Amino acid sequence: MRLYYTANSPYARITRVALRESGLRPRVEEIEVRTRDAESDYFRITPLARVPVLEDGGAIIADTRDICAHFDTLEGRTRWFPPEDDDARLMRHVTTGFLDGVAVWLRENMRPDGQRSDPVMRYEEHRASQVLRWLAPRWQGVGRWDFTAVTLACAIDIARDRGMAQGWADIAPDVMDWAGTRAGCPFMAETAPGPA
Ligand SMILES: N[C@@H](CCC(=O)N[C@@H](CS)C(=O)NCC(=O)O)C(=O)O
Repeated sequence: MRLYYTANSPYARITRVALRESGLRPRVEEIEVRTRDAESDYFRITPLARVPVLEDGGAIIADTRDICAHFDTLEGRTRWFPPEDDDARLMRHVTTGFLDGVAVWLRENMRPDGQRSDPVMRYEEHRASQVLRWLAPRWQGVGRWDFTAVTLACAIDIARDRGMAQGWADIAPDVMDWAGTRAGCPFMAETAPGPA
């Protein structure tokens, strides 16, 4: 199997953490690719040229959720997607949407000076603070390490690293403490993003 990734993609990081936690790392070659480049060879693997993508035999699996679900299938267990009640399903929806918002902010933040959209960044900051306010009384993530938890940990870690998380510890101290502890775990540390 091959897993295509970029070092700074929080989506790819989720799959790289899951790969390691699932004990499948020895079976998978990780290949770092270049995205956002019209000349990239990566378009030969997927016409979207997005990461992450998992190649398994002839199959191309091209979405973070589907890749982690594939790891569950290979392991024959439900590590990443345990059975969900309505609350757990909503929690997964909110945390994946939170990451999507963080990703929009990060994309704006990467633009050169003068080309960033202030309204877009302020809106994503607002959305993120709403999510944290919602999560604060609900998150009991101490022992939990499934798709929802890894998604939240990766979203918070890169937001913190890139300067989006100012004030978040005041809104949701327990969530931020949990994310800080998780960021120090070996597989999170091994897959930490590089410089912006
Ligand atoms: N819904 C996709 C999102 C993947 C995604 O947006 N990846 C970004 C990196 S964080 C990417 O490859 N961007 C490159 C591009 O859009 O050209 C998933 O869950 O895998």
